[in-house]
Amino acid sequence: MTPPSLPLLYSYRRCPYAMRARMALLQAGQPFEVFEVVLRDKPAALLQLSPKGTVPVLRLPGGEVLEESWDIMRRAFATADEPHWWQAAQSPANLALLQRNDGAFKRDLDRYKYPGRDPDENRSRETVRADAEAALLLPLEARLQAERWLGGERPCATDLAIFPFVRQFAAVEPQWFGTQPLPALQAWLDAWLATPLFAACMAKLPSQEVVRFPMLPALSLR
Ligand SMILES: N[C@@H](CCC(=O)N[C@@H](CS)C(=O)NCC(=O)O)C(=O)O
Repeated sequence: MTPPSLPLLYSYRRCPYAMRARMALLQAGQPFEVFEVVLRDKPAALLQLSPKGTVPVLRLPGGEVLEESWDIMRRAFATADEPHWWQAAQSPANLALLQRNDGAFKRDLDRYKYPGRDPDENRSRETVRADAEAALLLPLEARLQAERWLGGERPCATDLAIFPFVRQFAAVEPQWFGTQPLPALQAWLDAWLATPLFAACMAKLPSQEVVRFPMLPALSLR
């Protein structure tokens, strides 16, 4: 059997962690194959590589397995032409934002999206929403008032890592979100949603089989 020549990404189209991994691979110009997972029917091959059973998971041609989206992004940008994408994401401010996103904000995002699902949650939905806003959206607004992207004049991995989660939050109550005094954040989200990079990452592909992910020519966000 010939060894695989391309990285294989186990992915789920609507998962924000998988979106950030796909965008990093696309932006870095790293060709890859993808297996679109059905979460209630995970393939044995995935569980063998990564028993914790979350996506994304990246299997590299040499056999190495990356089980966390941030590690996949790191690996993607390690070979990219533009070191800024990864380097700018290493500032203490950006690492702190990522931690807020993946921690308090993500927890409250799930509670806001699915009220009543967590029996231990006793805050009202409005309080959950306000707490999520305070945890991430207000600090993000302050940053984006000062700089166009989280990478400064150019975007970086932190932008890619966070905006899929803000997108989900905004989509819960779009009218409410659109009327909040968060102009820089709203403009940043709209800009990301309009990028060819995001459109490419959301390509609809057959599920439950390995297919080559369609790549994009060089992308520019300037
Ligand atoms: N820390 C992980 C989180 C990944 C994660 O939680 N992915 C969700 C989908 S969005 C998942 O696979 N959940 C397992 C399931 O729903 O069965 C990462 O950054 O990759």
